[in-house]
Amino acid sequence: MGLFITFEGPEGSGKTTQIEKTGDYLRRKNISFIITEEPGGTKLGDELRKLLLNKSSLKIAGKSELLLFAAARAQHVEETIMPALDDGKVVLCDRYSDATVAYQGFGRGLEIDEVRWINNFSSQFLQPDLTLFFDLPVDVGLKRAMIRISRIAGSSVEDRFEREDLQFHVRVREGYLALIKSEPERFRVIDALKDIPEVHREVCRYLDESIIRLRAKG
Ligand code: Z5A
Repeated sequence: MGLFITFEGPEGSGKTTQIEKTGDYLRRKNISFIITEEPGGTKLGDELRKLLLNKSSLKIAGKSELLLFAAARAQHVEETIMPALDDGKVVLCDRYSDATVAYQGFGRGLEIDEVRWINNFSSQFLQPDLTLFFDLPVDVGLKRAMIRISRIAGSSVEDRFEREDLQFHVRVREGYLALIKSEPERFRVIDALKDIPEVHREVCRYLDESIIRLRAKG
């Protein structure tokens, strides 16, 4: 049986940096894994990612946005995540259904119970075994994300969410904190203000704990 680990946090919290370092760590340990992301991880998901995130004048209503993220997830779970877990792999996923509650629920103000229903429908109730939440003040994360974005030119810039006002991002972080409070056993909170090697050491510690727990289960 595989292990499903999701990486969550505000913009620029270092998820992408850490997911890559986690892959290197698993490779050194000879543990088979995949790295994937949402929206994305399939051809359909990659197309929806462009629609949802790229710089464009396309108007997307809150409910449409929710359903597009859900469509990407339904494909991702069926085509990529479940087969990898069935193969006994560790799945490292950059964002998943907690992001939908935080961004579309708390950020956009859609009804939380409806967002949860759509999440369950699109994910076939597949929940992560472990969720690492990279926490940092929203203004610091936005600054980091903006620096990264400024290095990319043209229409491939994924900045639709970064362009939201600060209050939107504050609500998103509050959404994540509410989720952590309601499911403390699944989440591990990591201080993303620490330097990259220190954050990585903490990720490895939580990952090792999960692998040991999984092996003990047989
Ligand atoms: N979204 C949604 O609304 N609903 C959903 O259901 C889902 C997603 C699934 C896509 O996410 C967007 O979709 C996201 C939510 C929404 N909102 N946005 N935007 P994404 O994960 O693809 O994009 P992101 O959240 O913006 O990630 P990011 O900006 O790429 O940040 P990151 O991956 O967390 O960080 P990073 O790229 O690793 O690091 C950013 C910069 O900081 C970079 O220059 C690093 O070198 C630097 N960095 C990293 N760690 C550190 C430390 N520890 N110290 C100092 N500097 C650091």
